[in-house]
Amino acid sequence: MLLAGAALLGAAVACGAAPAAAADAAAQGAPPQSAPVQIQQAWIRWLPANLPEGGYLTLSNPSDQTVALVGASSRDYSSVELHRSLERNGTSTMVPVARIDIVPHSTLSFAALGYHLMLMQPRVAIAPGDHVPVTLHFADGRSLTVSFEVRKPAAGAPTDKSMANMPGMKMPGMKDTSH
Ligand SMILES: [Cu+2]
Repeated sequence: MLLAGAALLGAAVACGAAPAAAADAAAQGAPPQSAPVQIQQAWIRWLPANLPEGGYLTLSNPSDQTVALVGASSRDYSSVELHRSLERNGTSTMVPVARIDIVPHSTLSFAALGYHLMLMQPRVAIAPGDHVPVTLHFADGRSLTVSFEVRKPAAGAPTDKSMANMPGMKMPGMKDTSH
């Protein structure tokens, strides 16, 4: 009981190395089971100079129960956090999130909802074209290691709905040329 409480607290704080260590310990105690979710389009937006990089993926939950993603870790980064980008007064900011719920029989796209994994302080040189293993930690103690493809920012842009879908964008002066 005390251990579970500590793990939850760590996930809520979501800063520093402690949460990943707690999640790893929980994952090791969990029996091997089928994957809690199906993963598609797992990729990392590469940035130069060891800047924090965004990781994106799409999770499908085919089960009858909500699956909650509560953290992530990677051998190749010192720290991985769950973040969400939000629009506030026209400017984009991001906040740490403690959990992301994937409701039964649904598919959740990180990019479409502003979610991303914030991958910080790489331990090894990371370059576009690499594949980086990232372990996803779920509330029920299960975990899933996924291979993320590292892409250049421009290469990833077309599939990033949060960037492509800009409802405020109008083109004044453009004539309707459809007829
Ligand atoms: Cu972030």
